[in-house]
Amino acid sequence: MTYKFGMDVLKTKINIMVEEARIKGKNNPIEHIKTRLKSVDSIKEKLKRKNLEPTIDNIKEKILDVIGVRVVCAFISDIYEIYQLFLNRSDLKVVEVKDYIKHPKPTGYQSLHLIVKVPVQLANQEIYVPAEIQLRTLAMDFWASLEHKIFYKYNRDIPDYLKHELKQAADTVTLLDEKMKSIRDEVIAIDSVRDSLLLPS
Ligand code: 0O2
Repeated sequence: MTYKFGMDVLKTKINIMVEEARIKGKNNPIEHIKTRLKSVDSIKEKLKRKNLEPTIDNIKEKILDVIGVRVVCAFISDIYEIYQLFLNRSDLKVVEVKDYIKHPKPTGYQSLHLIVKVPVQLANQEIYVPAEIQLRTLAMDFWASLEHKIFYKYNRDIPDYLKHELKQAADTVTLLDEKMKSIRDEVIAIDSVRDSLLLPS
């Protein structure tokens, strides 16, 4: 119940962030958002993988991604902008950051992971519920979704030749994100020259 409430609170906060940016006429840095509550089977499996007993205390203390929110952006700079927005908020605590963009996993996986504590007001008390926010670009999301499917298809043991191809695809993701950034920067530069020619200084 508390995880469900935590997810609803977090979703509302992110929707407000997006809506505020839209009303202020700023670019919306978010392409789309997905949320999920980890299934009981998946929680049990993760506890087993971590060699932990399946107890409520272990879930509360060790499984910090029962609430999962994936925020997908067009550009890497959008990800760090949103990260900053989360850091600036006084109504959420960012308690852990894993930067798999600056330091990709050996598989090639890239994303910025935040563990946040979301306040949930119950009838008699306020509790803080953990949630994992994964921030990635569209290209990173495409790669991670396919790799995730392959990972489970091969029962967590992807053959070496496919691992190699996935790593090559991940390198292409990095190149694509860099290329899209440089195209966007060129368009912004052209726009600012055009504006400076049209507007008297
Ligand atoms: P699922 O099936 O997506 O729920 P921690 O959670 O910190 O105690 P962990 O799992 O090592 O330990 O944390 P990490 O590395 O931050 O990964 C958390 C989640 O990121 C994973 O959740 C995946 O969703 C995603 N992830 C991490 N590495 C990879 C990867 O190589 N490929 C893909 N596609 N996703 C990855 P779960 O619970 O492991 O899995």
